Amino acid sequence: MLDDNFIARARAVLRLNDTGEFTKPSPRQYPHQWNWDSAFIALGLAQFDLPRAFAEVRALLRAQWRDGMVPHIIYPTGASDYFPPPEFWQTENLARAGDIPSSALTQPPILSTIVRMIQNNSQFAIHNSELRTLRANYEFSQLLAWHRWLHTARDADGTGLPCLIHPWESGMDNSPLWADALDRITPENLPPFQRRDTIHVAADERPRAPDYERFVYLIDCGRRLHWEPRALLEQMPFLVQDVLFCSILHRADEDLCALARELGEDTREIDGWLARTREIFDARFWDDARGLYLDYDVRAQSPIRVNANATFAPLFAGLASPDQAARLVAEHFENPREYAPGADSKFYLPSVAKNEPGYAPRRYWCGPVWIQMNWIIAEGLRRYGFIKQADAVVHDSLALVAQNDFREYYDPRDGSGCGAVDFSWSAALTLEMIASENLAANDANERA
Ligand code: 9WN
Repeated sequence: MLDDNFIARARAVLRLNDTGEFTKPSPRQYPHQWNWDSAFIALGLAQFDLPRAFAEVRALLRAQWRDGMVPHIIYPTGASDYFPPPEFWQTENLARAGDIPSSALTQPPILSTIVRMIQNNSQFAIHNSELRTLRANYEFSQLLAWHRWLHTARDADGTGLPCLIHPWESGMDNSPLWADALDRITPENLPPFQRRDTIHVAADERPRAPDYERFVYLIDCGRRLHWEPRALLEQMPFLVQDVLFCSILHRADEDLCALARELGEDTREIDGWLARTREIFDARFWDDARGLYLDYDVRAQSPIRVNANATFAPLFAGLASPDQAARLVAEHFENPREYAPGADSKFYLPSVAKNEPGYAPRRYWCGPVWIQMNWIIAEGLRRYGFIKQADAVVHDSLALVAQNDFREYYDPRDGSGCGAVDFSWSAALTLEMIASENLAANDANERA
């Protein structure tokens, strides 16, 4: 199933989407640079072109804002047929913005984790230690500034847990997680706009019109506040603390701390973030009755009682206790009414539990399987020793891409591909998963 031709095909997708400067998530649907996409892409590129992988990271960090934020969409090549175009964000005259046209939102900060994975992976044999230190130094200060921005400019309640001001910042844009928060919003005086996301992808695999209007309305709210962090925290109608985002940040803080130690940098500030998150995480997110982590709606001051697969992300961050991890696995991961394959689904892991009212197996973020979520969850399961379960997730991910090519997401019922075609992170993480499997097999052979 996964022969050399298949690996060549995955590499070809990354080459196809390579503009020379950055890699597009997909050829037509997403023709610019996206934040967490580039991080996953770098991990895949590192398997066969290490200099190109580092160039991807540098291209992303070049767009960093002066205040530390690393934006979610970067438009180095100007406008295209993607909506919103760069000028829609109205960031040109902002002192805190960067030099490259970008959105004014951020995305899950997985970059420090990926940088460390690439740097530390012995199979990449980064022999020139001087070069390595130089590179790490340069990236380290930028990564530190981004994490600091997240823990301060987006801290609404003194916990240091960052708040998201738009569903796009979660990376899970159209999840039922946001349904109630969006329902409370009445878009008034919507600026004129034309959706472009349904040109290349079927409308029933994309967000519904009322949700999309709210996405646009929230951009308009942000730009009327000139994207000023304090004003955003006080006035944005959408303000949430998200389990996936906070887990990714905590894991990234751990990895940044390790990079700091290697470079001989002071780690006290990062140690402080790590300790604070560990202290507050359970009280904010853990629902002991259900054995789930739930997002928190800061505006409504209440938990968001939706079971989405982001609930497994604290495993990736080492934030769950062994008991919590065991409950997540036994009560949810292995439950055929929620995430486990059964009569109504064949593949790990639906993005939303199958018994949630908002579950829709083909609609964007409402149920389809995403390869990057599977990768994060498999890494988390492995971290807690759930090897059989992690292997099942990797197995299903590779089966999906082998059967239906590198799509943006997949219908968990039959594995058919949905959304964009030639999707970069599905290809990149396939390369990473195959390499890790081969490494594990070699280790086992050596031990035998
Ligand atoms: C808006 C690029 C991005 C991903 C997100 C995914 C989707 C954009 C869109 O595509 O979002 O940022 O236009 O729908 O939800 O996770 O980074 O692949």
